[in-house]
Amino acid sequence: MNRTALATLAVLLLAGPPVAAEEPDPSTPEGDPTAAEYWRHCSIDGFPAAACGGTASSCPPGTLMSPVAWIGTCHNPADGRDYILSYNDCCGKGPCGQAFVHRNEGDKPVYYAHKSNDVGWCMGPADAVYNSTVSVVIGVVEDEEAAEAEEPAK
Ligand code: ABN
Repeated sequence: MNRTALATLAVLLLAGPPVAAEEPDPSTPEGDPTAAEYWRHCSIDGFPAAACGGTASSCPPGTLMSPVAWIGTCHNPADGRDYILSYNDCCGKGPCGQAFVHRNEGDKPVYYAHKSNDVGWCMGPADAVYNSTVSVVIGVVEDEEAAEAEEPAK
């Protein structure tokens, strides 16, 4: 298995099964994965992969997705739910240079590395050169009341 396949497998294992999120109308800024206002970009600090030849959840050709990432929570206007986003860096090619986006919802100082968008994750198995960043939905924030109603009484 090559490095790309191994890194992809690691990302999938860490991320667990995919979560389906309803996407806003792609003709609006909130539904356009290349736009700063795209709903998944609420805590991104970098070049969105979708504006660099990739998609919101896949890296541009010729780059390798970092298996480690920082995590944010963004509100999806299409279904009114909050989703957990994994912002993995795409590595191994020079900076994409297109449409830099710096939004900081929930961003924490770098000593909380997993909650800081100021950390470059092109390290370890990935080549150290930073290109761009994906925003992958890895979970949904459960409505506490609905979850409690579903749980049997303790
Ligand atoms: N994770 C985005 C990034 C890359 C390099 C340096 C700072 C932040």
